[in-house]
Amino acid sequence: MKKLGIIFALGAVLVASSADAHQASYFMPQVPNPDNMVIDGNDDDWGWIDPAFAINPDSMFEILGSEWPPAKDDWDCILYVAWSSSPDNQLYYFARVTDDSLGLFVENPQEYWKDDSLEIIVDADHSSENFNETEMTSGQQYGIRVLPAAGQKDTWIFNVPQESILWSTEEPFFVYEWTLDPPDAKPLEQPAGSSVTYTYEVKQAIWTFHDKTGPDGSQRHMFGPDQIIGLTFQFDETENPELGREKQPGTTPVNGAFQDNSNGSDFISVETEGATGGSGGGTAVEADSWGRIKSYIAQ
Ligand SMILES: [Ca+2]
Ligand SMILES: [Ca+2]
Ligand SMILES: [Ca+2]
Ligand SMILES: [Ca+2]
Repeated sequence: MKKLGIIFALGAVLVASSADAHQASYFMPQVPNPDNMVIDGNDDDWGWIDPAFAINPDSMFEILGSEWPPAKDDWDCILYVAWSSSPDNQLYYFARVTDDSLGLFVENPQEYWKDDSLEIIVDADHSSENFNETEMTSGQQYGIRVLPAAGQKDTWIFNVPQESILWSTEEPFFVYEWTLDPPDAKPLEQPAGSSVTYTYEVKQAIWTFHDKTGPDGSQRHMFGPDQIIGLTFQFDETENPELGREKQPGTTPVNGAFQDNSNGSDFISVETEGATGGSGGGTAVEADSWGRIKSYIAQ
């Protein structure tokens, strides 16, 4: 009955009227035990998640006008999203994409969105302002991909020239691993009729205020149950450099989430009974000022 309830709730929220501030809503469960999660690009540590929380093309949107949902052998995905309580206090996600054409052509990380990639747009406090105008201090557009060019990072924050802003794409604040199968797959060299599978797995801290120079002036979001987080996932699907990006499947039916999450989706945090906050390991919250976090909670 519990599973049915979740499915019903998902369906009910997904058809919510466009008069709502945001374009779509999803639920994300609490990670039962963060200590058991291994960020390695494999999903064998996600067996706990109720399949009703899985996001796939049937519960996603495509905003560039391509036929949707696509043929399974053209593009398919499954996406899991979850959160953990303090002291671990992080956003977790895993995605597996099956694609008949690995499209990786740009080398400049600022342009990763032109290729097969995943964009993660975070508005932790659901404030919905234009965060291009605040230079990503009030919301952040992250981009990740597999197989970066030699010497390039696989994680980025778009639309801000100062690379100091990339501090939150690095450990311990952002842990990311990808896989590619077959591991020697290369763009434009794929045998006809074959497909590649690539995965993204991340745990990351999220920030209600993201200073451009580092964590000291930033304010970390503290996860808890029943929160509404502005959070949009947008995959980019490219097959060849001439046509460029052909699909942008994601959790919002409209364009513009890249600069304002009122054009994006909300994720509502659902508590998992008996969950632990993990040992924390002194990593992810180490650089935070606990005084600042406590004052934030007290607000
Ligand atoms: Ca894993
Ligand atoms: Ca494809
Ligand atoms: Ca915000
Ligand atoms: Ca592709």
